Amino acid sequence: MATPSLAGLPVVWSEDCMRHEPGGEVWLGVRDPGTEIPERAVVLLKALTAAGAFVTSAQAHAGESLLAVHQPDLVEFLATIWTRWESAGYVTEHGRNRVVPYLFPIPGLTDGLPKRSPAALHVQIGQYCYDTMTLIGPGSWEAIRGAADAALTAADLVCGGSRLAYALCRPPGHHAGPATFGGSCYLNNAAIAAQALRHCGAGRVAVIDIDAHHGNGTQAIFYDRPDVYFGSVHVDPGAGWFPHYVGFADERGAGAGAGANQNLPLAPGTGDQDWLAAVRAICSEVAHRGADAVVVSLGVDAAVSDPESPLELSQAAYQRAGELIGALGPVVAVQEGGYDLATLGGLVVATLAGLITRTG
Ligand code: SP5
Ligand code: ZN
Repeated sequence: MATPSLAGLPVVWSEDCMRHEPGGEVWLGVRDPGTEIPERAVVLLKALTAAGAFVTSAQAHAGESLLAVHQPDLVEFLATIWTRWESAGYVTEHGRNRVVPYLFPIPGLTDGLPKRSPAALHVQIGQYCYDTMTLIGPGSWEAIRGAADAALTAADLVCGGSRLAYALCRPPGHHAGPATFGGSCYLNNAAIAAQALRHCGAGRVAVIDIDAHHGNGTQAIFYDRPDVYFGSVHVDPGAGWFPHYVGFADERGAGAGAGANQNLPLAPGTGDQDWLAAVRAICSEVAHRGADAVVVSLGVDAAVSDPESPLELSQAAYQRAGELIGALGPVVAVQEGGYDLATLGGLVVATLAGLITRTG
């Protein structure tokens, strides 16, 4: 396929995003090499600039933009845990060079009892982190903050009248909830952008999540809100895929947000036709509800080449999805997953090319 042109497209980027080196992921008790690695960003920058997009620096934003969607104790924990971990001697005395949870205060352990504050630092991690796959190292916080600033800067561009802006966020964000992190995500870049769009005057915002995995964090953040619709197409969590417990079709929102949450889970092995039908269904709903601005959680890990999901999309399907979503309104595209370094660049460029043909 010929490389489409992204001339004029702003790619918002922070060099700090290179500083997050999770150093692998603990899967079933053993640390494996991870797939959410800094090289992903290198590959993306190269493909995007080759396609004619221009790179612009993420601007530092105040912490209140994060606190608009996250609980203060989560943000404080992420900002301080590495320094506390290192000074408590976990690296030098115990040989633990990354932060990883040890104990999870699941409801069966703590329900009905007074809330305790565990003294041991390694016991505190499981209050926020729900899996063992989402490690924290020396530069992680700077990268997490850089990714959020990139999303916020892209939202600023759209608030200022741009029809499309892309935030090259790393680490990704859609699995991070109001007070939880996991799934290689720490702060929810897409939710932070959506809230910023609300703040600058978009009355109705739609978040459309096309990452292969359900965006459980984004869903949780907006679940009871009617002003931010969340629609997700993803591999069926009931078929044994992350996030396993969340992302089912009957999760439709709650309270004032009832009906404003839509999940379209797909069977493993699903290809272009059925995936695009699901994307079309979400876009029809957004068009019907009306949206002043759209945030796309742009994961490309549903591609056939990707090692992290069993969906089997072609690059052409991503471009078509971009066209469908771009027709809905101004778009902030936020990078989520996508782990096959050989095809990652082409997939993201194709999606943005689709978006640009309708928004541009
Ligand atoms: C943003 C995003 O796409 N996050 C993906 C989170 C899903 N990760 C689940 C990993 C499941 C374990 N895979 C086994 C690999 C063995 N190392
Ligand atoms: Zn994913």
